[in-house]
Amino acid sequence: MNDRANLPTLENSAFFMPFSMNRQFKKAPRLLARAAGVHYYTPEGRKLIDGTSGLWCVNAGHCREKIVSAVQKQVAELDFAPAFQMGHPLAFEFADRIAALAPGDLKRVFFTNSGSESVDTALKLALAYHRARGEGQRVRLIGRERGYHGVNFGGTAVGGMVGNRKIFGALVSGVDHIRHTHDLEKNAFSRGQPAHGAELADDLQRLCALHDASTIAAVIVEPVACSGGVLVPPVGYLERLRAICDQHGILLIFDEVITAWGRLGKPFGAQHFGVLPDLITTAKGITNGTVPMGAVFMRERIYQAFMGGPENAIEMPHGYTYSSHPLACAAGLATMQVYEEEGLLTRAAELAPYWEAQAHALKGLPNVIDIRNIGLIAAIELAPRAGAPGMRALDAHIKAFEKGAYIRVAGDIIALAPPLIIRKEEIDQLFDIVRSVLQTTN
Ligand code: PXG
Ligand code: PLP
Repeated sequence: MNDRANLPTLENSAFFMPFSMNRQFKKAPRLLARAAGVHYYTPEGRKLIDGTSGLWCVNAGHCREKIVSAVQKQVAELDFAPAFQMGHPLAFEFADRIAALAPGDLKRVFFTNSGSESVDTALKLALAYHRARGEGQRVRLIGRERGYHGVNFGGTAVGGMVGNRKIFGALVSGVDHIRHTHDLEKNAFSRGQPAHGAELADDLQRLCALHDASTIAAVIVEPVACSGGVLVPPVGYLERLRAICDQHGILLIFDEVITAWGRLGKPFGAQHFGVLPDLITTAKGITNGTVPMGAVFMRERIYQAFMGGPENAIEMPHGYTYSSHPLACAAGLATMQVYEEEGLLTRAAELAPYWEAQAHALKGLPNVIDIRNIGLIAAIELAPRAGAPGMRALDAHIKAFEKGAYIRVAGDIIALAPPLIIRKEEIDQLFDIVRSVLQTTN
């Protein structure tokens, strides 16, 4: 009798993998079994340098002892506590801890469990805020081409990556998009913020004219559009968006799911760029990727807009079973402690010049049509293969895995964003692997 025939294999596994090529992957899987610091290990024990912090979330590096033990302790002490009409002390402590890091008066925090939930929460808060102020006609939400705001209905609708939208019907009504800022003709091989394109923010004026600004509730953008291919905002662009929003009473939402928690060398991207939005969405690095969590930060006047009614009313009929989950709060508090003790929320600023130089040293390799960077993020854009867009970068991803690096690709763009604890020698190792991969990728 052949018992093995009945054993589950990856090829017939029940697991429908997200954002993956299921059939291809299950035939030739790339599995990770363990992680420590800036490295992953395969089940066979092969060591990989983590070039994209998992999915842009493990900012302090993997399996950090303080975070691991905080979660272990918490799960044995208070495994779950309802957050509706009940509470647990860590939720309040953690909200205050992260509010202290937030820019300006964005000191009120609504907890979620992911970036997608943070985005849909922020969009709902924006609509409800205007309504509470007697401007309920502001129902439109504006996103940007090539933006990524997660996968829930609101975030999919304001998102601007066509492949993530087109198969899901009409999504949410009243949504429009401003143009993206990617312009290789003018800005290829920019270091940091590109010089050209601040005027692209004026595309918002076009939508204000088209829809009438009084119907627009909010504009949501990523300060740096990461999933869409690392599109760094042109000098002056975010400032101009802010000014146009102010002119028309539109809320500006920064989706900082990736750019918060030190990625750009400050706790938040808003602080790096010196532009203050009205709401900020975060997730990922808030718990170093260990326990799912997200948080939406809002300015005081937004919070206060909901506090005017009778005290026996529920001010915000919105929330998740797992909002402020005790394990997430414990992980988050330990994460903030590690960030603070090791100076990780500003370390990217120190590393950025070295990171930038090593990234741009790849210029001239075959098929490299752009290199761009900001903070501890870099992108290498490859010319697409004729008739097979995305395949060249996918090959690079697979070759890098074989050569000892995990790197993310988006279309034909390689996106690098290692843990903020990375050392210069490790930056060299990462780029050495990317170089040797690009030398052999046709
Ligand atoms: N907003 C932004 C700006 C994001 O980058 C989300 C929302 C959604 O977060 P959740 O936690 O629901 O996934 C994200 C997530 C990649 C990649 O490789 C990026 C994300 C997720 C997975 C892969 O570019 N960003
Ligand atoms: N669907 C059903 C049937 C539920 O009862 C709940 C929560 O109670 C949800 C969805 C929402 O789940 P969550 O709060 O985890 O987002």
